[in-house]
Amino acid sequence: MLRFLTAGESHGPGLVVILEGIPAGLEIDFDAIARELSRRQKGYGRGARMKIEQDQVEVLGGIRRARATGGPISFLIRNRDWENWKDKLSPYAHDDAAAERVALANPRPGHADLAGALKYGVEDFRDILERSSARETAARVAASAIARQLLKRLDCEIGSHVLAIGPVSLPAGEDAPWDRIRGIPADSPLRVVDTEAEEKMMAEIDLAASEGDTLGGVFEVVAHTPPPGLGSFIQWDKRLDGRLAQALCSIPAIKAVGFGSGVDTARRRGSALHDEIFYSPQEGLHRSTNNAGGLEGGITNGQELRVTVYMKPLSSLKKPLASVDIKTKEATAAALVRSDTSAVPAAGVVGEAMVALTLAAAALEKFGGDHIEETLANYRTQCLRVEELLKRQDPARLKA
Ligand code: EPS
Repeated sequence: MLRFLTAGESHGPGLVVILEGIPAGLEIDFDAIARELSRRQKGYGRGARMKIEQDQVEVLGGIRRARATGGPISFLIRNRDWENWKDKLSPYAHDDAAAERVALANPRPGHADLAGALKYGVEDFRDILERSSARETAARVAASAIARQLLKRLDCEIGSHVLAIGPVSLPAGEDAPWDRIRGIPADSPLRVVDTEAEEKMMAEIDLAASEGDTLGGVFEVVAHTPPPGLGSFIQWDKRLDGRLAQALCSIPAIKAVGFGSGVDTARRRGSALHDEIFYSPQEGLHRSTNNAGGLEGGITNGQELRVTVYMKPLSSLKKPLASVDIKTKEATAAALVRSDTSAVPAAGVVGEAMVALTLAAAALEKFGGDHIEETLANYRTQCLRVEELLKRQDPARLKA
């Protein structure tokens, strides 16, 4: 079983992740971990915090000589901003005056502030925002970089691209095949496949920023050639679409997901929606469409996995909305807290991370293995078994 937990606060000393279940012997590429962490920090519309941080992992356990040992892998990501907060958020000292300077009582509509204060019984919601902050997703991305390395051994890669920022969308009908997504340059401001649309989205971010406002958007996560047969219909909690939806909706600000044609599927006739099945000896079983997004019956079906993810605008506004001081009950403006104008491309990287962790967990359920060679042996057996039907395997992957 692959599972992970994170700990740490946005402005605390750092973030920790423990990832358990990675087979022994998996080679660990530290550059790839650094690359994923850096990708998550990028994106036009990010705030000043990303100029402070430069996320990198320190290994606390589970890796030796750049290979997984089979023990829990644990990473620490230090928060550079801790230097500016250590007196106010100290876990040890009882300096009430310093803590008071960062106390907040006027919750931001849309944020966890009020719901969290009601739940945890506090009047100062500083502790609520510290843990509910999207900063925590850096730890998830670090863990997912290991999951991606496992998936790579199973010939599966994951990417994402931005479809919309607020009201500005990629033109309707514009295709984003895998090669186009993979070809987006690393320094692309918003990771959009169409640079003209990207410029319009950047202008929309500038406009929102100038008005003290924020923007959400839409991104798509694509898993290219996931092994078929991940997930199952045999029990509600084994269906992969359900598991992916939970994983993706656990990312702060994510409000909805759609597989393949997503919500549009409900408005179409069956005859215009379902991906017809063809066979030729050269191509094996194949389809001319992928409206299902690579999942049928809660199982990967050999097609590309495609999930569209919808993000709401961030709830920290420079021009604050109406709120109430929960101590005095007086009307006031919501708390002014430093934040991003838009973080959709970063959320896309976190979306990739959650898809990677979910697929890796499902792959280990299917193929098992305490050592990576056991996992790969079972995977190759599956490749040989489905080769006749699917023909999607590169001959290299069939090599023992
Ligand atoms: C966040 C607010 C901002 C973001 C932060 C998420 O942080 P700060 O309040 O320190 O400026 O930058 O995201 C990150 C720190 C990150 O690493 O993604 C929030 O309120 O959720």
